[in-house]
Amino acid sequence: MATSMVIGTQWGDEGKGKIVDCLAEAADVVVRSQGGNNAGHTVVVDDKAFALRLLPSGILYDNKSNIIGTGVVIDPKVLLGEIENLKKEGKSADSLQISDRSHVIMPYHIALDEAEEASKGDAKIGTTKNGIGPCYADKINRVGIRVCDLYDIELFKEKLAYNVEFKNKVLRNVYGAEGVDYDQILADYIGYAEALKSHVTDTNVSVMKAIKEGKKVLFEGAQATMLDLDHGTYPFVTSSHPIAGGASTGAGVGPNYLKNIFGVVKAYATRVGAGPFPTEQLNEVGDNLRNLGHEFGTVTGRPRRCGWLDLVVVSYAANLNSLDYLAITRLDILDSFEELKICVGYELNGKRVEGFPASLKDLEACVPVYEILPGWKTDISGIRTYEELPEAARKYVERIAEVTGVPLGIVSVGPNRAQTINLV
Ligand code: 2SA
Ligand code: GDP
Ligand code: MG
Repeated sequence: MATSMVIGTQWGDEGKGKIVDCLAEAADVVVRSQGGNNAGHTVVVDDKAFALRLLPSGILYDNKSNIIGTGVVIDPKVLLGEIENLKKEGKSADSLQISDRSHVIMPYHIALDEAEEASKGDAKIGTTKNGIGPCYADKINRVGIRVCDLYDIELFKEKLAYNVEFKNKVLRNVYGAEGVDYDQILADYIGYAEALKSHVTDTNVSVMKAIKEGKKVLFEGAQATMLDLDHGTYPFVTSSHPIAGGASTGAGVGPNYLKNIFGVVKAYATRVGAGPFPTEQLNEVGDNLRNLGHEFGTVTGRPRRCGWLDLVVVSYAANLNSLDYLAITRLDILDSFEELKICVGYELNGKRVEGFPASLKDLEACVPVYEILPGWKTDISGIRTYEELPEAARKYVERIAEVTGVPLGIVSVGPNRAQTINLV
């Protein structure tokens, strides 16, 4: 059986896109199973950067199947824009399959996301304002519109009318915001459905068929473990399940089929949006990391918060995702540091914490316990073998493997495909 998976172990933007792109070379099928166009996965091919949001990162190869599975929420306008951009670059999206069961992001979801965030003031989540949360909320509340509904015009009209009436009451009366227009949405979405029709299918069947035929299937996680709805820093999370188990429900495959799970670990930590971040450095260290790493949101351009690597977080992710390998990225960004700190534990009221605290108050009161490791003070971006890495760099990544109990699989020293050291 030949499946593999790429999962974010921190707060997102670890470099999942690049790792998926590297592993996709050997894959036949690449599958997205959760999230939506809140994702921003950057893949660099021949020095050209592609920022993918809904399209699986395998789309940049000519010979792979690419699947948007059931657990993904789809904004069809954004997806069509992405397909259009791809075509402009001379690439094709013919290989794309879209689950007929996935839920559709509607304009009222985006309006609600914006209105809810605005009403929260300082308590806002810092969402990407793409309507992700409200769309998943409708799915859970069993009033969502699925892709297959778009092709049953009477059903679509009925569901749309119900939702527009209700959401406009909330938008206007609760938030004092503008409502949305039923006729406009109906016309637009009929057009989007027509344009996407050739891609829509039962992807549960496609994925299982590929697995049973012995094809290599790669599951591409979006967002990350600490943004998981159940296990992340709730409520400062996304509304899906970016952990490995999410791929099982989201792609419609049983958990026994999920193997070779790579946890992507950025060599330091970043977070975009609000919420706890114990190793955040609101000082020169954080500024240096942001500047050296160009840490700004792929989708929104927001500056990312930066801090030292937190192995409490990565160890938590190792367990939640049953990680088989670590893929360490952006090691090159640390090239100029004299010394590096790694958080290996939290202390709460003078006691070491086991696991990861649920209460945000406890989390705020946690004091990170740091180990200090020497920097390597040399440019590693041209290095292609593990042995050639400076000893301090090897010690740094080996300490990550040791503390988390997960072996190293990949070490990445730059955004390009070639800047990758494979250890498995
Ligand atoms: P949402 O929009 O409801 O999913 O937001 C909820 C929280 O999840 C965070 N989130 C992300 N964090 C990191 N990267 C993401 N993707 C983009 C990127 C983000 C961007 O690749 O840079 O461009 O700003 C992403 N998507 C969601 C979000 O910040 C909220 O904390
Ligand atoms: P994702 O959301 O996890 O796919 O990550 P993003 O694409 O949002 O952000 C990661 C950024 O780091 C992208 O610009 C990648 O091209 C880049 N990147 C990935 N791996 C490396 C690496 O090892 N070194 C450097 N310098 N950049 C990297
Ligand atoms: Mg990203």
